[in-house]
Amino acid sequence: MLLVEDEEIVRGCWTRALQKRGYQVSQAEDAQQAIAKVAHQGFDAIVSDIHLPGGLDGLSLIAQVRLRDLDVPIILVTGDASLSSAIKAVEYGALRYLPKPIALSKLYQVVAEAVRTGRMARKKRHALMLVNQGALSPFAPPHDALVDDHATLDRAMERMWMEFQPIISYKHRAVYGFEALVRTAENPVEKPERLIELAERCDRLHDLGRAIRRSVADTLDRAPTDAAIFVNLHPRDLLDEMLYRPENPLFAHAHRTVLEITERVALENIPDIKRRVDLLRKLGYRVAIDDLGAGYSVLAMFADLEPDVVKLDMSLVRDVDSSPTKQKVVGALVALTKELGIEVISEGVETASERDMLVGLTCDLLQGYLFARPCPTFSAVRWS
Ligand code: G
Ligand code: MN
Repeated sequence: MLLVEDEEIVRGCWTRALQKRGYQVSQAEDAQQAIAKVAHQGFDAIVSDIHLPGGLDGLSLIAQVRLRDLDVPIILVTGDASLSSAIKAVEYGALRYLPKPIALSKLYQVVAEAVRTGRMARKKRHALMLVNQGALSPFAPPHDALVDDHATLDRAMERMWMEFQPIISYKHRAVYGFEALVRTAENPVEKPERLIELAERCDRLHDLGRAIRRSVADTLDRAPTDAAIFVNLHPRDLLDEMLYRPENPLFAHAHRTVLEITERVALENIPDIKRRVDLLRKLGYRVAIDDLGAGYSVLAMFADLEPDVVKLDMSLVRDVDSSPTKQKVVGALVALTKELGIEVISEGVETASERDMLVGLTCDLLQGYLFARPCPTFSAVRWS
């Protein structure tokens, strides 16, 4: 976001408000500064006052910006709205024209809409370019999410909460940590997999990931616990620069946050994944490989990512007590993790027999319905 506003108090207030919502905000005091910034960097949206000091107003700013970027949505705000300036704003290609004072809720809504509109416009322009180059048939099915999808995702994120499931040390009869799991009441995306698919389709995985991290941090503020907190990352979250910044709401909890990256999804498309994972570790986070055994790159992931923790997929845990093959696989993975100094957790433990077999195979850290279901608070554990 680029925010152009000469009133320092307004600028500071809006910047903080938008940063809290996960936006990266760049500030300019006048049109000259704004133009210099646009020349160096692309923005997802620009919010600008119409009246600016130094000879160039918000309308001239739009004209300058359009020379460089045809798509970035621009929202103009003004303390003295007039019909003629509103008409000009529209003529110059402003997306919205807002009279001050602006409620923060309105600002959030307008900025979110602008970012979506801008991304859609970029995609359309890109698609058009491909069509013109003959790379795409104009009759190919549209890849963009439907407007309805965006509305569903907005509602799903408004009706979203986190649940927490204990991870326990059986030997110590103690809670080792909690895994945070996202939940929403919005039909038809109640299942987390559906919610994530929807965010993928809308190209808004980063919005969802940021909202999840914010929500986990809020819960930690409300219900303090010293336990480790396990948070699932979509592999593409690794590409969100906000993940690595102090503005990440989990940053203050990094020392006890374990970021889980699933083995189910191919990680080949994440450039320099190793560097990114190392950076997270430098920031104090630990990194876990989730669902180990469900994908196809178990050993490669060990070698490439050098995780701090691995979580054995529940397909290995289910009926482990009656399957000699699963016992061998789990036994070998536990031995391997020990040798490499990696913690190992078995997920999805449902029966006492599974528990006893896993403990016998020297896997002490366990998670599953047998001990506790996920729930909105840091809940108690059934030990027997
Ligand atoms: O992919 P990941 O391992 O993060 O997903 C964990 C999912 O497994 C959560 O949706 C959680 O509700 C579910 N879960 C947790 N414990 C159990 C269990 O003991 N059995 C089953 N079937 N599911 C579980
Ligand atoms: Mn997980």
